[in-house]
Amino acid sequence: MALRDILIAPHAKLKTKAAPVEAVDDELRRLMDDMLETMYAAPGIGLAAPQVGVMQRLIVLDVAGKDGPPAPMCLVNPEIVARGEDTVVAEEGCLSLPEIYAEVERHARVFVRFTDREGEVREMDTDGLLARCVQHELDHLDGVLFVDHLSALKRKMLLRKLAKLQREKERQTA
Ligand code: K1U
Ligand code: ZN
Repeated sequence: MALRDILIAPHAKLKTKAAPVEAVDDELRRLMDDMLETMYAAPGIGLAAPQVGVMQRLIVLDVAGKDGPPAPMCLVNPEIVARGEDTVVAEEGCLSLPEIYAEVERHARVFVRFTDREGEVREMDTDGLLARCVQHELDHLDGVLFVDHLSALKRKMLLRKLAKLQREKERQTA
C-alpha cells in the first residue's frame, strides 16, 4: 500500500468528470487500498479517485468514527438511484479544500447502486453521515466541489481564503 498525494483546489482534475471503471481487477484493488490508506492518514471519512489524480469513478469511505471498529467501503461506478424528499443542512470539509468549511444542503437519504471490491453489483440505503459523505464523494466524480453548492459570493470568499492559506503554507515550507 502507498500514500498518494491529494490534489488541492484549484486543480483542473478536480473540475473534470471521471470515466466509468471498466474492470474490477488487482490493479484497481491496489488503488482502493492506496486510497483507503491516504484517507485514514489525512484523516478523512471519504476520498474520491480524482482527488488523487485518477480520473475513474471510484470512491472509498469510512464513517464509523474512532469509537467503533474500522468499516472501510469501496464503491466502484456508484450511482444514486433514488433520493428521499427531505433535505438536511450540515457543515462539510474537503481534503482538497484544507481548512475550509461551510454548511451544505444535501438529501437526508439516498439509495446507491455500485460495484463492490469483488466486482459484484450491490445496493445500499443510506442516511445520516453516510448519505452526506456518499453525495460529497459522488460530486467529486462529476467535478463538483462542496463550495459549488454555495452562492457565488460565498464560494469566491472561501476560495480566496484557501488561496491565502496555501500561500502562507508555501512560505512556511520554503
Ligand atoms: O472527499 C473529501 O474531501 C473527504 C471529506 C469527506 C466529507 C466530509 C464531511 C462531509 C462530507 C464528506 C473529509 O473527510 S473532510 C475531513 C472530515 O470530515 C473528518 C476528518 C476526521 C474526522 C472526522 C471527519
Ligand atoms: Zn471532498
